[in-house]
Amino acid sequence: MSRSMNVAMIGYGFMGAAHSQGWRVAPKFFDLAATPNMDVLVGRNAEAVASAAERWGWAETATDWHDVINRDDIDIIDIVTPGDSHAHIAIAALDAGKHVLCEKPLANTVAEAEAMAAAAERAAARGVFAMLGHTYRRVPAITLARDLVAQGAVGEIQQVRATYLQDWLADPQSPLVWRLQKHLAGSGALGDIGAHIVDATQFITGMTLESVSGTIETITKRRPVLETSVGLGGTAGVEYGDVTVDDVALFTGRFDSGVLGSFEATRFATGRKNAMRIEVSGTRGALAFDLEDLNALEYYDSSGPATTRGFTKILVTEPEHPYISAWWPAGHILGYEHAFSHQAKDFIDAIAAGEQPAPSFADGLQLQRVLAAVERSASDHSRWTSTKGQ
Ligand code: SOE
Repeated sequence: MSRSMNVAMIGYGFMGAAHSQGWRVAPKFFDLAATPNMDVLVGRNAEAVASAAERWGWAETATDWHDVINRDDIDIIDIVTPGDSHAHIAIAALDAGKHVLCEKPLANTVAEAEAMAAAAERAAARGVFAMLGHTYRRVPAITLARDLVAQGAVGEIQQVRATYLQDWLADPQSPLVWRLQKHLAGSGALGDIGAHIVDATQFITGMTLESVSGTIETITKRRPVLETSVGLGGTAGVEYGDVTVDDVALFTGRFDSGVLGSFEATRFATGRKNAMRIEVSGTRGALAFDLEDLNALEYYDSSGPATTRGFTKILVTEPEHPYISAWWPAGHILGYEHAFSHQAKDFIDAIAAGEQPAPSFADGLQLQRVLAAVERSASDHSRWTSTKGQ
């Protein structure tokens, strides 16, 4: 059945580029149930959005998202704007009967996430679906890790550890961008990259976090305001503004199985560029993943002979591995951008099959509640125990 689904994407920053690549390439490599047409790119700056549309292959542009959600010829709304607009756009689009793909984190507050999940539930009853964009689930090595855990490859899970290490804010003179302003981003490292390690660990293990205990901290409290930062290094005449989000989030979590997990999300890990690392330790073995080596999954099989036992590095490029058969022969590795084609594929195929794509907005609401619980826990400073005591 050759069908097409017309897409309007709202926003055109880094995620706009990545999503555009996904929509453009997915139908070339996967036999999709419907072909996504890159119809409209939406952004407030007419000149900038026209240039982005030209670069990435969008047929038209618009400067007001309200216009596209009311168009009969648009089937899908793809939201890649900062978090402060996710709820407004997604709820209006779902109520207008449009399928919605929304970038992570779902929202800036639990209240917004609850309203989005309710709108998604209303829409699903009418065969209109919403998906939260967590592309790392669709890196083949992470999907493989989930499959191996489900098959019992690590036995009973005993511990989970996850870090997401970046360093693009380690320079105190890096400017005050939107990701550092709570009213735009909702939170800092916690929601920006902490959301990824919460989603990835829950996805791989099939467990959900039930309680957390954490600390969040803002390391650099003031930064040069973007418009005036004429040069890094504290040049005279530069205005400074307050950072209103966390720079680092450290927390422990207890999953519904009772298993403990440890989590770190920071954009101050000097030298680490995009190191999302997940390790699952079990009674029969362990799995380890590092996004900076995304074609590999390390597997330790406790049942092997002691003399040759060790972490095996699986190169996840075999046609039997998730998504790989659509791409290249074994050993021809994938990149960061391929997961966005996998996301477009999974979203389109679920909609065409009349099935709820994952993760849903309900999954996003659960994730938002985890983030909010970390912030509540961190606000209780009484939990620190002085080492100077007895
Ligand atoms: C910045 O920390 C960022 O672009 C995140 O916003 C993305 O979600 C992550 O995938 C890469 O880093």
